[in-house]
Amino acid sequence: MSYVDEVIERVITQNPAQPEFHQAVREVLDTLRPVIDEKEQRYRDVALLERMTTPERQILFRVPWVDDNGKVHVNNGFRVQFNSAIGPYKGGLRFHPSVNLGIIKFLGFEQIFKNSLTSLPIGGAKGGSDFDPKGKSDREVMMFCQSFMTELYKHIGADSDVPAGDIGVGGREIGYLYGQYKRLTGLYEGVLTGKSLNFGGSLVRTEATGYGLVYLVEEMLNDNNDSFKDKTVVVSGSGNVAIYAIEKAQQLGAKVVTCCDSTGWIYDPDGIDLELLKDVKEVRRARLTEYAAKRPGAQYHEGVGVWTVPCDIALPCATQNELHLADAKMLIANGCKVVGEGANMPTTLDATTYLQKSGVMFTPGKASNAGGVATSALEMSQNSERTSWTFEQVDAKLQQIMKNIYHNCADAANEYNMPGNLVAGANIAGFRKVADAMNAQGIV
Ligand code: NDP
Ligand code: 2IT
Repeated sequence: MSYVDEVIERVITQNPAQPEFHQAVREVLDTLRPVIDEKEQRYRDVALLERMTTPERQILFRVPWVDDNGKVHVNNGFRVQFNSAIGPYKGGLRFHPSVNLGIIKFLGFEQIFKNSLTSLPIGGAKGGSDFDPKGKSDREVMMFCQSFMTELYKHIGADSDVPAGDIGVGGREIGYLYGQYKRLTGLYEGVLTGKSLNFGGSLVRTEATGYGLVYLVEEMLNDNNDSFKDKTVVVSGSGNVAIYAIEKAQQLGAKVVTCCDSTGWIYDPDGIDLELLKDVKEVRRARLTEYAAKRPGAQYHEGVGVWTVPCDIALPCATQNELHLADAKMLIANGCKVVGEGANMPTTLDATTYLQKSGVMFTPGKASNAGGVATSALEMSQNSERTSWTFEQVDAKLQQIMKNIYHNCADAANEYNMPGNLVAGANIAGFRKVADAMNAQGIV
């Protein structure tokens, strides 16, 4: 059996009932075969792939908190510190009822390669909880965040592990988490990113993931003598990544006609009214029914359905495994030519393969959503320097980083005779830097 197959089997046996983690490992290792084959014996001798697929450390903890009625709740807390070969652990915190160890491990594993692609010195990690912020009062969210940090603070620091946001964790949660860290440690340091601007946050961090996605896809389109201008775009999600992907796509002249949340989706043939969407989602934290109520030309549908709408470009920006094989077939039948992943692993493996085989230009999340963590690393730099850069400075750096990621992935794919296969290119380019660093640092 090949080394890659042995390690895939080992991961499945040693991590039972963690299908998302298996999926992420399989996708990465499958595309690394040509790279591993070149030095298979060397990699085997140092158990490189066994080490790379095993987190350096997994922290599991209890998070008790009291709601507004005095009732006590207990949630599970996680931080998986996956790989620190190229920098301190870095990656978001997800608060969502679906969170479990397997999901955090898949996200932490992906983060290793994504962070490597940014070219900035950050290792891979992820954390979170099965706490559901939806429907909770601000006070309840604060109680939860304080309890979560009361355990987490022992394991993080500005030079060791720097969490940020993800699903269910935005500026409000980062603020509460930061306040509690500071209170417990007495340190005013850049231990979290995604902070508000008045206590060490960076301009552009809020917009960075969505903007970065569109910058990378635009670079890919330019490389193929095309652009976002006058394209019809479908977007899933209506959170941080979706909103700023819609904003940048509109700025580049595209018409975005859909968005969704976990209960339903919007088709707005005149193009999404972004000001209204921001008010519904960012200010009022309400459902999309409220968007439809204020926008007579828009249709609201219960359930899922954005992939049924004809488009040129699809940007999945909600969550993992939200775009299945049947969706891929529908997109292609309706003329879709480009799929750019804003979420982490939103496309299933069979759907990804189908899209690629059908000639759709496909960018994997670890490349196209890396603008968020890259700008987090820029926030860390500004915190270390005790300075803050202008919007234009950070945005220019973000644009350059996304262009470089696209070209590095495309070049790596070409090098291994897989032109246009950015899934392989991203995994290969991300892997090489981490593998070289791990080899140089010995058996640790
Ligand atoms: P948000 O919490 O801001 O928004 C998430 C959006 O997706 C909401 O519209 C939410 O709907 C929807 N959603 C979440 N879970 C589900 C689900 N299980 N089924 C259906 N819809 C769902 O999160 P972000 O925008 O920050 O994150 C979106 C994706 O992007 C995630 O995959 C995340 O890992 C990834 N990402 C985020 C980065 C960041 O900087 N924030 C960086 C890189 C990647 P509802 O409100 O109803 O739950
Ligand atoms: O998936 C991701 O890259 C994020 N949620 C952002 C992580 C970060 O540290 O900014």
